[in-house]
Amino acid sequence: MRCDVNQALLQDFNIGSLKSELVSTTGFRYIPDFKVLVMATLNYEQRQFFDEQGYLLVEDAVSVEQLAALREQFAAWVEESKSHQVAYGETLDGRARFDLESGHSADRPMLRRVNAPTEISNDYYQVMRDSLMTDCVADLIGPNLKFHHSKINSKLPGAATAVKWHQDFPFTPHSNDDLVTALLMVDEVTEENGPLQVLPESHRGEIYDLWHDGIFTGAVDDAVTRQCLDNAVTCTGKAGSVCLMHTRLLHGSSPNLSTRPRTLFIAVYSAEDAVPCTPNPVPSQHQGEIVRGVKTNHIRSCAFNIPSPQLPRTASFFDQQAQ
Ligand SMILES: O=C(O)CCC(=O)C(=O)O
Repeated sequence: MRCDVNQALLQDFNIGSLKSELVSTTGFRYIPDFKVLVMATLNYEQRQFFDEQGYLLVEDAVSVEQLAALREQFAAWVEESKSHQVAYGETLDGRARFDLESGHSADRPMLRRVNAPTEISNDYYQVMRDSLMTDCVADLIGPNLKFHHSKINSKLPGAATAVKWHQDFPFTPHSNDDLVTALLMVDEVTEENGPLQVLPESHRGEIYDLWHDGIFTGAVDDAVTRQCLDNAVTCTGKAGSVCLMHTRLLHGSSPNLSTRPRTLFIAVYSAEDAVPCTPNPVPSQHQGEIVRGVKTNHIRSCAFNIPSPQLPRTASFFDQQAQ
């Protein structure tokens, strides 16, 4: 819930310095375009944790009703997948929307990816646009917040799919690195069902090359992977929790070793003044929508020097990582 503080109050009582005190130490966020303070969703400690560690876990990031709707819709997509043998559906760039792991069958469905679900489900669209999750991301990289892309990564029981360690930024470089990947747990995520693992503080380090021997593998090399595994933090949580991750944070995940599904709705947002340098690997009609704040038409840059990514040719980056 937002609580606007009248700008006149700020002027009348000359509390400009109090304003910055409120913003830096409490749960208020200043919206310059409207000259108001709004009640932030995240408190100071949470924002500080994200800045230092590069990630943040938040429970109850969507309402009970929203979560139920996401789960119901995903169950319907799994059901639908049973009548398909190969990746199917189509997204804006002609690639398949629904990606199936090899070994998929009606008896043992292995739907592992839905590309751009916000285009085909109003429930996913609304959660991306207007949920507590959206407010949390705005607290971290707002006030002006823009949508980039979304996908569902699913690990159904028995799925072999793992995600090799990588950073997101080299897949989706922007003029600056104020990007957050929000990974919403549609199912409970446990130690056993293929949880996300992150390397704390790695968002402050180098950006790693995902090209090896002329091939874009979408993964860091073995030496970096070993360092990650030695120091990884596992992100578990009840359904409805979200892991908010800085775009430069190293992360990966292992296969689902349990009998329970692990479904993540992943929505990627940027600051409004971060402009994409390369085409969207998961294009969507919703790319560029301003979900909080306003459009400023400014381009803000930060310095980096990285190789261009390669767009996936198949339904998802899992095939790039399999190389
Ligand atoms: O599905 C996962 O476990 C991680 C997803 C991920 O790293 C990604 O899509 O960039």
